Amino acid sequence: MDEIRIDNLEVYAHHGVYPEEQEKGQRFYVNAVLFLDVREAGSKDDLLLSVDYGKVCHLLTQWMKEKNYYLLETVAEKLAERLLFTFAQIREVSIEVRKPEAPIGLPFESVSVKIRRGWHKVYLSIGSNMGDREAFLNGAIEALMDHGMIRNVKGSTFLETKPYGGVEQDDFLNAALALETLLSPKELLELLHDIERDAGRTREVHWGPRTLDMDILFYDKLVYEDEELILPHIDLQNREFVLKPMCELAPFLRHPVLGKTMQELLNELKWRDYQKI
Ligand code: PH2
Ligand code: MG
Ligand code: MG
Repeated sequence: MDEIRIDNLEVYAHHGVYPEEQEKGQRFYVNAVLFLDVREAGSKDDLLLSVDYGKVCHLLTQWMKEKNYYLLETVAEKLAERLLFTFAQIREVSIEVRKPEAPIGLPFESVSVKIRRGWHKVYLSIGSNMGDREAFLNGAIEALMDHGMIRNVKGSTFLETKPYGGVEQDDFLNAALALETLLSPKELLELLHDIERDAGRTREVHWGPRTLDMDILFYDKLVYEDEELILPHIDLQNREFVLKPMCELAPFLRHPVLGKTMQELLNELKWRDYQKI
């Protein structure tokens, strides 16, 4: 990806753990790398298609001065978040915050924290088979849209589906969602559990009836596994109620482990079901 770089922007600000850093302040230097595609801006000579680095520098300065944090880590996180939110064209940022005059009573050149953050593309499956199913799905979508670390939420149509798995229960209403987030997979999982809890979800029967179920299907092309989370979702290739709405949103999305697109997985599932009859 292309880069716009800002080197050693000097800002006088009041961050630090020591009291004199909070009171007196000191010089900070910010290195920022903005990752975005500048091809179209460059070929059309149009600033509106890129990011104005002057504006970025002024905002970085203003944001650094308006708050007092203890940690360089926090300063870097906040700057990264705000840049990613303010400038829609930026996909990723690298932020380095440096303090050459930290009062530690020893000779040194400078201390710094450097982080890289960006938008992650996520697909979710949501479902409900109790109460006002449509209201539960709409409530879930609204909660995601209102969240400060999520943008561009798009949903498939709602699909009426027969219960999958052994448990005898009412029919489901299911959908797939696409969104972009700054949350890590674990933070996102916690948020989904919170939204499920707010919808009155209780975990009584495994795979049993629920007011709201929200599962992460894909997090970028991440392949990951631990006790509480498996990515991509371990069973999505066997679930028509997942693949059908996914085909509305992203038919060409390729599963990073199975090596097949959503459309190919759906065709295979239908063929397997057909052979069973
Ligand atoms: N969820 C399950 C088990 N079975 N069946 C359908 N049709 N839709 C679901 O969302 C669903 C299911 C466990 O999460
Ligand atoms: Mg589920
Ligand atoms: Mg679940």
